[in-house]
Amino acid sequence: MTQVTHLPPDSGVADIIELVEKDGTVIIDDFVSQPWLAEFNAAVQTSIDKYEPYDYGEPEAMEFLGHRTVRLNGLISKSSNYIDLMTDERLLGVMDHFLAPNCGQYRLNSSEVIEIHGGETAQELHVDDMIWPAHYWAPDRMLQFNCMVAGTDFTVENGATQVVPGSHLWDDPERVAKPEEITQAVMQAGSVVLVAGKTLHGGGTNTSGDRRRAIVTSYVLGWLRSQENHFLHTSVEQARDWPERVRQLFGYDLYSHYDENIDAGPLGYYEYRSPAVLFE
Ligand SMILES: O=C(O)CCC(=O)C(=O)O
Ligand SMILES: [Fe+2]
Repeated sequence: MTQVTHLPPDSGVADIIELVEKDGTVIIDDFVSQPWLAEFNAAVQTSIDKYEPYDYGEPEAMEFLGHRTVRLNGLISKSSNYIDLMTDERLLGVMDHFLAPNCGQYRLNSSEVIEIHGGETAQELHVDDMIWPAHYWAPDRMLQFNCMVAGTDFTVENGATQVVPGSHLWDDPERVAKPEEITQAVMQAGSVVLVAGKTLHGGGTNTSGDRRRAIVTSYVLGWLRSQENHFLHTSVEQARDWPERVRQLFGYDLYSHYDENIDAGPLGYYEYRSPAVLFE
């Protein structure tokens, strides 16, 4: 039976990259510490408790985002320790390998809590790169990379993410995964599953009475628009307190990409200059 490979917590970036190259996905056990996780979970609990389901408009969107699923965005504004996760050196090392070659500078794409409640049905299997037209123009270029930390245990019953290892290498974009090609990212709270931009996956069915919480961080090529509009969750004043790397990942800098083949940019300027001038 197909499975997502588990790596130990002290795995190096090279080991992680090797498995993602091969399978398009990997789990790293005990990726965040239990104190970090407890602090994060406590910080977002109020937002989860007062969450009221949104009407996403179209039935397809409701189906995709879930009828019994709590979704939060803007995690930097909901838990102060989220900064540690989005700047984790291991994650950024993986992004340096998979995203930087296509852009030079990658950015934060989304920061989400996805909490699947009992009775939720499985999300349609999909690749996250599909939301940008560039995915159809250049199907061999990775646009985005998703890292989902288990905020609770992920079990078969509570909706652990479904994944199709190896699907990132499929030539036929219409190919449908056979049941035996689909597995679930079963892991303990604090572990992370990495899912590359062209790997088929989706939230699982929750047949249990438990809630399954994922803490999602995804990164995107710097020249693409991020899925989440980060700037609406925070202010420039708040950003003053952040490390420079966090501000850069957020988009408070000028995007340009110059090497021997590419002469692109600038993008995202403020008064024709880098938004970084706001912090001088
Ligand atoms: O919740 C999950 O396990 C996956 C969610 C997902 O893939 C998505 O919303 O794009
Ligand atoms: Fe997804």
